Amino acid sequence: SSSIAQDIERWDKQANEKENPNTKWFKEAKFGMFIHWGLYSKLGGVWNGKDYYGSGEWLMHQAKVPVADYAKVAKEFNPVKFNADEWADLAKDAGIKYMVITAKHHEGFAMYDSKVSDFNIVKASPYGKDPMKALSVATRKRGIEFGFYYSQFLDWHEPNGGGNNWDFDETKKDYLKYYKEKSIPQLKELLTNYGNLGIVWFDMPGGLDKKQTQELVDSMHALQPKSLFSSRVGQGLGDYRTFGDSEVPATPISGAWESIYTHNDSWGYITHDMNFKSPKEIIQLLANVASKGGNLMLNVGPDGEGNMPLYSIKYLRETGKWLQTNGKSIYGTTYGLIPAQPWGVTTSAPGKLYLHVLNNPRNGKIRVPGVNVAVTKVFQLANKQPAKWTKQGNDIIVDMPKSLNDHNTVLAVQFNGKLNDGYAASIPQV
Ligand code: FHN
Repeated sequence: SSSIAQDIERWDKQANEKENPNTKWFKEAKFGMFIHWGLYSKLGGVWNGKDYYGSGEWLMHQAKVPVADYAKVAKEFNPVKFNADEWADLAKDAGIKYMVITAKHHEGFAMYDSKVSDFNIVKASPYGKDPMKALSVATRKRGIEFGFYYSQFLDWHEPNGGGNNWDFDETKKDYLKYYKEKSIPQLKELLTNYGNLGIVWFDMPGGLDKKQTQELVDSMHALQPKSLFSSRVGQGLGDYRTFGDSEVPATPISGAWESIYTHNDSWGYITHDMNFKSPKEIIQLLANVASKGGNLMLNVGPDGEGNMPLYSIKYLRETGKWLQTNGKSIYGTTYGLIPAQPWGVTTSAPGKLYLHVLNNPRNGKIRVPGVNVAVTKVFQLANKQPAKWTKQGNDIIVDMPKSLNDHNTVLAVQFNGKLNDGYAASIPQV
């Protein structure tokens, strides 16, 4: 959306600011899980029998559902199948290092025990419990950072919240009143009552100028000094950069940043969606984002009963299995030290260049250009089996070993010296 594009533009101007020291864990994490879960998850993109396919969490807006009618959905929202340990186990099995879940999306419904607004899962739904407390505990118990997504400006339930121009006159709204009465008090609840948050994922900024946004950031950082705020807090602020939905930068960028993708056709759950990214697509997307120096946060959309989609469970587990034997080429790496090649992309770590072979050349030979250092070893990462290689000028040619999987064969090139430090110096800071 334009506000995100403007935000990213402003962010570019701030690119030279010293990076937040708290981003170390984030830059090493590489792989996060985004969860969109709300009343929309029960509707599955269908309203009054009409299927607004792909608009899971935007259904109220697409169908212009009056606030009073939409609020009734809460009375039937009862996710009895929700199990915090199962969700946290899935994240662990998938090789996920951080999780961000929607505490309140644009529909305005709080998925946690809020004293600020009764339009929440404890007060307004038969479920009557706070799933976020249990999930935060279960997630951290497995060594995974936990964070909240919060729609700080768009709130279609509130007369002064942004975005609902079908029940309310947008020109007559008092956005600051909304921030004072709901957005800021709810953020304070979330940043006070759920332990240390690795991330607060703001989204769709609006209604505040730069000074007011800075005040918001400062007041929230006073509650959570180490928490990383996404760049979608707006006005070029935030502790790390979130790119646009389904956007990966074309070339490597240093610093703390993240690409976000849905696992299927919608952020929020939609019925009869079968278009789930396969393990191969997830792994190749993860390798591609990591080769540019960033993190991939992949979204899953549980349904209104609290079930994770079966394909998300199956494919994320398979991704985790691949990471068990190839994770060294992802976690803790930075961008590759050579540009993308026809056969794939690279990531790097001290003394190592990891070749992510995404497309096997027909002649079975991987040409790695510009390796102007002393290569000591080349091996298949998953089983440490050495690979045959020869030097040709400044290139090395590696014979493709028998691959252990068809998702992405990782070859590790071990070397002494600094590979292409001139190239590294050319990489822009986020
Ligand atoms: O409007 C939201 C959308 O529903 C979803 O939450 C995405 C996730 O990045 N953020 C906004 C659109 O960019």
